[in-house]
Amino acid sequence: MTTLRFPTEFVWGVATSSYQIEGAALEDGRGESIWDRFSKTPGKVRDGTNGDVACDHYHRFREDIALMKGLGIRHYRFSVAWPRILPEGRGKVNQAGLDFYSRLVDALLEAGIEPFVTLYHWDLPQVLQDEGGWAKRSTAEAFAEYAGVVAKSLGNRVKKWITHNEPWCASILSHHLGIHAPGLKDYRTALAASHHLLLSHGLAVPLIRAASPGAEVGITLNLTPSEPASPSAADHDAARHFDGHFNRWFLDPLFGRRYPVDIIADYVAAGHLPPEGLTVVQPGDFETIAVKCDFLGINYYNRTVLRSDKVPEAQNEPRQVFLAPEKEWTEMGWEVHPNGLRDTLLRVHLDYRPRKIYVTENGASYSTPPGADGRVKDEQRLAFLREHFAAAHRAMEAGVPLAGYFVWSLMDNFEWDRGYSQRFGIVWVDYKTQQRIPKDSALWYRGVIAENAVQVP
Ligand code: GBH
Repeated sequence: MTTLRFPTEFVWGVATSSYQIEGAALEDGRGESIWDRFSKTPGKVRDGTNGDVACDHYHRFREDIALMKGLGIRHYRFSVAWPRILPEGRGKVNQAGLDFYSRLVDALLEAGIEPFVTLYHWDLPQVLQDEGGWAKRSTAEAFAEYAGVVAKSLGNRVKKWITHNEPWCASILSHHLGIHAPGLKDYRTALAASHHLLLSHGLAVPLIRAASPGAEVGITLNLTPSEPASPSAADHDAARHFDGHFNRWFLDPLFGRRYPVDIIADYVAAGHLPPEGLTVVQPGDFETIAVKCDFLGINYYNRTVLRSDKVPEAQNEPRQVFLAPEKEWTEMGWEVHPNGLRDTLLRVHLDYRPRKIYVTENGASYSTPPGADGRVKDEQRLAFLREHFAAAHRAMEAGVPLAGYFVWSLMDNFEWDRGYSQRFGIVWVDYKTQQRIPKDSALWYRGVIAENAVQVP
């Protein structure tokens, strides 16, 4: 046994998001979001479910806070549902929506839990989608308005802000791959959306700072190490492209560069962009996007191994393949690869030098049910977390300014296009009774937090 100690001020937390846990979709003046519309469109969510009830957290938040407190959790990342605050996307403020988050924040602070608030975790008001959504510049302006309203209401008590969660998902996965709401399949629209998401971050940051003096403000990206499946030049090129479109496309402009020229060239060559490139960019946008932030949030789940379709022997294989079949896989079909977290943290630190980094999400889907004794023995999740904590520790030893780590997720919840079939929680949720049961991983995590250390075999 080795004991890995973490720095005194290290932030150990758990994360959730509004649409995945709140339920109460039609209450207190909440407007429709693109996820309500999408999940109720037949065929979009694998088990045909939606977030109407989810974990009923909207009504049970005091119980959930007590649960966190009992687990020794002192930092909680959650998101605000834009359609609760501005049901029409902009303009008229719904006070009942603000009041909910105000009660939530007060109850957290009273329990000694610091809130980390994400402003956008994918639940865009449907009315804005009807106007063109993130493909339209006006949505970036509406987001800034929304961010200002929330920051004015909570900014005296909330001192950690995240503008966006995973803009790659909010643009490419949802507007090009069509897997998430709004379910479009158009690369040009997706790229316009990516630019307006980044722009909206830049517009919002100064408004949040003004309304929340002394706050730390940042953005969360989902990042993945992108590795060639073989030493062939073609596989290297596939890995370069994947890294560029997934990681650098967002990192570069946030840290003062332009969109990567190799990826623009790839998009033009593929017909995803016209020869003039990304025409939605206006003068001054890059300066707006590159606003100085206090931290970068990183969500890490897995690495990506690329095999080019130009390698002859690979022609019948999928474009993304995974090596090392002896490795473990989670129920999402994602490879367990802890060193990818260390690699990602080091790469971001060396290439971009953010002032501070938080791992804002990391976790695993295993559906281990409660046993006859009522215990949930989720050994695989426990091992997954332990190995990833150790990988983060190795990154810190190598100099990465990692300030904290949020486990995804506090509790089982609505896993987007997979519905309720995937369970990421360290707390079990019985969706019939809404009973919560801390899994073994949660009890173990309580020990990690208490010791501020991880024991590894
Ligand atoms: C996070 O997304 C979300 O923030 C969270 O809400 C969610 O519940 C959690 O993870 C678990 O899924 O191989 O090209 O299809 C993670 C999003 C999913 C993004 C996998 C990359 C694979 C890209 N990631 N995805 S691709």
